[in-house]
Amino acid sequence: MADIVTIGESMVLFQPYTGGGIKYAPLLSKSVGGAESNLAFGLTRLGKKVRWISRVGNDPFGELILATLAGEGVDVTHAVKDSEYPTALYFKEAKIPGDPSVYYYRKHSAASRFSPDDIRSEWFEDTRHLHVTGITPALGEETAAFTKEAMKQARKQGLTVSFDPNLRKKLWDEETARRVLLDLIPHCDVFLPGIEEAEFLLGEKPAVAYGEAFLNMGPSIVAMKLGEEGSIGFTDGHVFEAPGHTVKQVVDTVGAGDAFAAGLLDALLGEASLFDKETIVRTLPQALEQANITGALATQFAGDWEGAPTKDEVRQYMNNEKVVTR
Ligand code: KDG
Repeated sequence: MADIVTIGESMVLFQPYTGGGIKYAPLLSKSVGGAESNLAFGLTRLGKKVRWISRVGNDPFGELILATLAGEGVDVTHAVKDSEYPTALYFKEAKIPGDPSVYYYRKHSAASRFSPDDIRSEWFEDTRHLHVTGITPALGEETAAFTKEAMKQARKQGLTVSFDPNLRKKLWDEETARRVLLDLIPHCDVFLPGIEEAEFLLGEKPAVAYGEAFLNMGPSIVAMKLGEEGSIGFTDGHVFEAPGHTVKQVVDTVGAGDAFAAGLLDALLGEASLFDKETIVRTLPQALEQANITGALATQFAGDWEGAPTKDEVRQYMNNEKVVTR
């Protein structure tokens, strides 16, 4: 039994051990990155049961990814080790203030070879919800078809679906990205764009116009991230604004959107059903509030998911609780 299933590529992530640029860095640290595994880590810390599905190579990097996920309590029993193609790698450096730069080594990786024929109905059994991102369709035409088919198949099996566009311009050209991402929106129930992604998809508009436009494409919830400003949630006839949270020190913004998605889905799926309008209206404001907190707290650590907070940490932060630390 899993509350949520998520499908997507994870990579081994290398970054300079002491920060700064990669070129002359003598030591690199090794960890795991990937939008969907970031979500899996985040949701597991919040107490949800998560099934992560992907392919890794039959190599030490694949073993590291599986061991890290399993060690954090994520179900990896449906993940496959591929003997022909390797695990993807990626490198991250932060030379100037702002978002870090990333360099991908994921062409012909095990997970980039997913096609619609690989989808298994067992993936969607004993679970309520599927989460996918726009990174999987960015890996190629077959993975784009795979993503759409997985969303359709999950819904056929009674699941709700969330979709974060996670636009990565290094992975595909803008025209294809816009066309493919727009084509996937009608197949989700919860759409999670950032405001810049909304502008990329629909051109410049006021935030409320984005919400209406995306709802008209099919989802019953649109949760739009505004960075430090917080987020806005839209659902049939309702607009909810949730203020942002400032943390002491922003160390790494990569993965903040996935931590936001984890906070949002944890709260939304805590209640009965995402198919029920009343439940959505009652739950969405708290879900946005929790998502803003999980997204903000996650930026305090180097690493794509390591800073994702637990349920206790979210509560302590929300209530400004005094914690005995030593
Ligand atoms: O959302 C964070 C991800 O972008 C990061 O963990 C790595 O999946 C990744 C990607 O493709 O950039």
